Amino acid sequence: MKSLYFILAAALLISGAGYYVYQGQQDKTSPPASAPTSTETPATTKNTGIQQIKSLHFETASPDHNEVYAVAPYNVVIDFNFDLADNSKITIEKDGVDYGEGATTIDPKERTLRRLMKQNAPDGIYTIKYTACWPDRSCHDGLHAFTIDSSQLSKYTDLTGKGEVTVDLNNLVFSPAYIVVSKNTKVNWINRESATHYVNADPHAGHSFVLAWNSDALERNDKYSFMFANVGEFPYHCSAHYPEGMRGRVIVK
Ligand SMILES: [Cu+2]
Repeated sequence: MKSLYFILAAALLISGAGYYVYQGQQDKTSPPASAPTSTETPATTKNTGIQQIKSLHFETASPDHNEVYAVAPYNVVIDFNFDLADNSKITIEKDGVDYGEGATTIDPKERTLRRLMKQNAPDGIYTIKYTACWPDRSCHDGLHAFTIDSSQLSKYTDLTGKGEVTVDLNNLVFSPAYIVVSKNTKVNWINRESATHYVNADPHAGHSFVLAWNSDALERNDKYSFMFANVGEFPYHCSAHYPEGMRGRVIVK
């Protein structure tokens, strides 16, 4: 019986010491205090009541079906697992008006259909309608919908008016994850912990929203930077902790 008490006491001591060491490490890696972070998380999905129709060879899209944006997304991308050909097109419709800007383009690898979005697009539900054409000249239609809801904007952390801002990758989240910056701001992402992280443009796994906005693996203390030269909302995630964990947005004003 005595030995049982001894084992229990030893176990308590060891777990207590372990807790103390863990706290110490957390303190050492915690980021320096930065701008106040919004404590609310914006709603990033909402049922539009519109049924998604996926065309043949559709893989992923951004905005994705039923996603919510606080302002107009910078562009719309749709990724396919088949080569695209001429005559493919995207419209971004609300109340019969196309809020797409300029022509639909096909990325160099021929798997992504892309169109810029007008940045004066008002709140509401938008239907992304697309026609995807293959080299054999057959074309296939699909659609999905997303929402612009500017009331979510108050839940983003305002970092406007700075030339450079930093987002920490720590405790398996981006912090702050939802930010607003001014045009031509350089955003730095710094990994503050031992887990390997990534900064990848949505959608997963095409990462096509902005092709140049994709980091290599970020180990502890590694930094990745991207300059936002265009206005709109930009969605991203960490491919190592997707889809549950690490997601974020950058709104550029
Ligand atoms: Cu991660």
